[in-house]
Amino acid sequence: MAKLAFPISEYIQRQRNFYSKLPKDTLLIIPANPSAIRSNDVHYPYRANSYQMYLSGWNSEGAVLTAQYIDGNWMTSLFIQPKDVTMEIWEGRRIGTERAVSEWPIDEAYSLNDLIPKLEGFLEDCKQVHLIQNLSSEVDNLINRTLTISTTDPSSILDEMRVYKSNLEINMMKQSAELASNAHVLAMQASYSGINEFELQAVIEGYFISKGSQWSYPSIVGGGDNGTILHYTQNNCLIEDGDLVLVDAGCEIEGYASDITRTWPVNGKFTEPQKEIYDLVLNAQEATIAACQIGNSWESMHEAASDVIARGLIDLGILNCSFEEAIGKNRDGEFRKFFMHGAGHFLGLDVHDVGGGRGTDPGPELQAGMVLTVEPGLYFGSWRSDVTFPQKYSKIAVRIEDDILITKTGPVVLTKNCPKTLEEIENIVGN
Ligand SMILES: [Mn+2]
Repeated sequence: MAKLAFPISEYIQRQRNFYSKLPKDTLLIIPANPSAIRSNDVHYPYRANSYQMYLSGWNSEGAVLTAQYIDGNWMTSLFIQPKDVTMEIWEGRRIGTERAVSEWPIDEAYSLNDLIPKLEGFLEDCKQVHLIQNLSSEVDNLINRTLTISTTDPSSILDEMRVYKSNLEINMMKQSAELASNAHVLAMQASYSGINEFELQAVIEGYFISKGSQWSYPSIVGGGDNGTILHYTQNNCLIEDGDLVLVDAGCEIEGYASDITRTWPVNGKFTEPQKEIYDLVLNAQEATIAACQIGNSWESMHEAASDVIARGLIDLGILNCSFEEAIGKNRDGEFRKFFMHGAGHFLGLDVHDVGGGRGTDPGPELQAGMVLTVEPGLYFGSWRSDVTFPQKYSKIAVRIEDDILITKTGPVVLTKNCPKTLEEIENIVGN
């Protein structure tokens, strides 16, 4: 049966902080993520809404969280699936409104059956709404019908809060990082020439499940050329002798994600060209981690990574141009042909967490309590018709990704127990 991830005080603190930033004449509404049908009466696994989990710890299906300021206090309410023996026989036990109020950080709990009439009543006392739209058409329609009310998306306020992890959250993320590190070690040990990608996926995800966890995103296990596909998830090919395998896999605990990528030779021995690329990516990753300092810009991580990568690609004879051309005016130079993604992203209740720094978003200045990934990579697909490079690097894909906590005393690598030097990896693969 469901339980809270943290003590009630953690959520009350978050609610107080959040509500202090809301106008007092507003009604806050955060619906649950909709459930998705796979076929007929079979649903995709349900994932709770991260904002709802953040504010109330509620992670069961279908709830709607509301808050409003009444008589000098913010009141948090949760609309949940009511007790119903017939439904519970089929779908599982429900917590019910009484237990919800006594054990969860909420003031009132109501049946979802009463949602619309209750919300209509709440709306009479409010002048505006803070609503996360496109989650519940029922709620969206009600608000759209209420023509006199203005609607604001509260997520940017919440995102700013979620970027800074509390000590309890950091502890949870350490556990998540630890499990994912162990899973990668097990997959390295299980590797041999001719193993199928899905066998390594099974080692990793089987371990997650055995620890009461699950993946935080579909695992990527790509041997040889498959490692050059950034979002490869088919994971159904044999990994041949002499090939590298790129594994990007992480888990979640109480919703908190880890995200690790490691690359290793499936037969346990790097070739010289593989070593050259691996060392270059590792140097870039270490330079990027070193740049994870309080006060640095988000962009400084990408600058650190791309400086090392661009210089290295010239030194290896992969790029035949000046350093300026390799880097480009806006960090969009020749190096992007082989390192085409960002240097990292925020990590938390979402694997690509809120807080900015993705796509064209410039991202915030780095501050203590932020958790992010650092994951430079280089990809030389034999199938690439748009680029040329020395043949010896063909089929090589290397990405190295760790989870980093920013602190006053510098970056802390939460995934430090996952081996990543050439020597460590050669010693562990197949052993
Ligand atoms: Mn990542």
